[in-house]
Amino acid sequence: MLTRIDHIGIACFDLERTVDFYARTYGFEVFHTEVNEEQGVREAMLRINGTDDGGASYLQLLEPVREDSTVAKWLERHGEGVHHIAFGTEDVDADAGAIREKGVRVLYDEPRRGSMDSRITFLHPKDCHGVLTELVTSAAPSATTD
Ligand code: CMX
Ligand code: CO
Repeated sequence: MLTRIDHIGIACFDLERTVDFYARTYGFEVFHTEVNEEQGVREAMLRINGTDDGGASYLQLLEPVREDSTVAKWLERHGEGVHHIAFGTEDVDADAGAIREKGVRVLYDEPRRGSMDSRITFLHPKDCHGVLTELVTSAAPSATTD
């Protein structure tokens, strides 16, 4: 069952400048940063609020690390902006399987590694009314609660 907005993914050209904008404008702080080589991104997670399923909601700021990455390609076409939304679930395998049976293309056969050792998969935007949609199971939801 999908129980929270886990994060909103925002593509940017310059991670430090974008982090600085969110800090100066809203007071949001960086909770976690990492490079995900497989996804071709350098990212900063800004924790916005806890959620009643024991998880949290974040903004995921994404800067491409390779010219052939999906985010680099998207930035070239669209410029900066909201790239995807992510719903949180305790069981990404079960939810991805159930959604696939409804005829929505799930991009990975098996979930891959996402931020903070989460397990993630994506639904094709063309099957989701134009929204690239990610499903996430946190590694340890209790570690990100207040
Ligand atoms: N949101 C909405 N639509 C999108 C999109 C997005 N982020 N990215 C691509 N599309 C649309 C394009 O506009 C295009 O539509 P048209 O044919 O009408 O022009 C269509 O999808 C195909 O676009 P494309 O540029 O040819 O892109 P690809 O097919 O090469 O890739 C996708 C699209 C979804 C398969 C690819 O972006 C992908 O695999 N995404 C999942 C991985 C990812 O995004 N990783 C980065 C984030 C990592 C993280 O969150 O941790
Ligand atoms: Co994401």
